[in-house]
Amino acid sequence: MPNPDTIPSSQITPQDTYLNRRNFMRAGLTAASLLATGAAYRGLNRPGSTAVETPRLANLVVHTGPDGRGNGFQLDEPLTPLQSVTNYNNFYEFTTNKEAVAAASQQFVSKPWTVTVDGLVQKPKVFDLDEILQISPPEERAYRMRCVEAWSMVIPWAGFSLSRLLKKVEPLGKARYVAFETLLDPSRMPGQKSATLDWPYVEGLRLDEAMHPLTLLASGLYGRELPPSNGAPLRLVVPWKYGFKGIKSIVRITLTDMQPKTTWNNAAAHEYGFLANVNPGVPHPRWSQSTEQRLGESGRRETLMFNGYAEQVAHLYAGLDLRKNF
Ligand SMILES: Nc1nc2c(c(=O)[nH]1)N[C@H]1C(S)=C(S)[C@@H](COP(=O)(O)O)O[C@H]1N2
Ligand SMILES: [Mo]
Repeated sequence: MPNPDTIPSSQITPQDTYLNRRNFMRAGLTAASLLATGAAYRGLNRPGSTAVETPRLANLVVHTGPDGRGNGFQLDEPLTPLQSVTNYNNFYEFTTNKEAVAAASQQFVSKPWTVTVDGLVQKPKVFDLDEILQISPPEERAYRMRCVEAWSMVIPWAGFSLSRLLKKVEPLGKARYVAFETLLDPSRMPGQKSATLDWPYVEGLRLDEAMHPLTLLASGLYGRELPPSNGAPLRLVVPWKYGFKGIKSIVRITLTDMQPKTTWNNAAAHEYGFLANVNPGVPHPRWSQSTEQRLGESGRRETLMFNGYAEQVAHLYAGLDLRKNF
């Protein structure tokens, strides 16, 4: 059914999309940074940064809505410049140097690509990436991202709710969790030749978290396919959780009845919990989580409970002691 609050991207110019949105104007972006954002894919020529041209998404749906903000996905906060989003990354499969990921991953080939969805489901299936992308047209959703190392961003992701894919395979009644796995291929992901982490990278969510409409399978950002640095061709985005939950370059999604292992919890359980909900009141053992550095801004911001998504997700954790379940 056509949604009056959505317009196909073919009817929106890039100018409308990124330069004219009332909320970004109100957020006070300067003319210079607006221009920089619009021009980012045309010329990422800051010394030391890597420009990766990925194809524009043809069928991107941009939610507008009466207040111009679109179904709660748009924020009254400026978008983080594309150059920062694609040149300051954690992706240990390539390198542990955040500023070197873009160059190290530039040649990564993510076509063809399949994603196996299996485990406690009625209809397990190996999907071609194209089949997954056809489940729903990608929607643009600007989400706050908060990394455990205390930097943050606002990124216009393109993707669709993971729940749509999970419904396709028909979870069984006893399924309680969803496990995710990144590609294991040291010839294509050279960081996997070092034992910096246990490979492949794995992550997990409770099934109710995975089914929440904010939980996104993203195949793009800034109106383009994902660059390798940000998890091409398909990655998870869970905006109320710390960044490490957003597993990149996913090849397997498995429904289980037991809490799955997760890479950072395996590496240091006292530092990285399974839930990993953004919580300014629970410090990381080695640093505070109460404030954050928004990339591209000077000064720090207060970190918000559940990264500002409490209204949408707090009910999922009612009755849980979030100091113990961090
Ligand atoms: N496969 C894989 N996924 C990963 C990581 C990684 O090293 N490998 N790093 C995580 C961490 S710690 C963060 S903060 C985010 C960073 O995502 P971004 O580079 O798109 O901002 O990716 C997460 N997903
Ligand atoms: Mo992170």
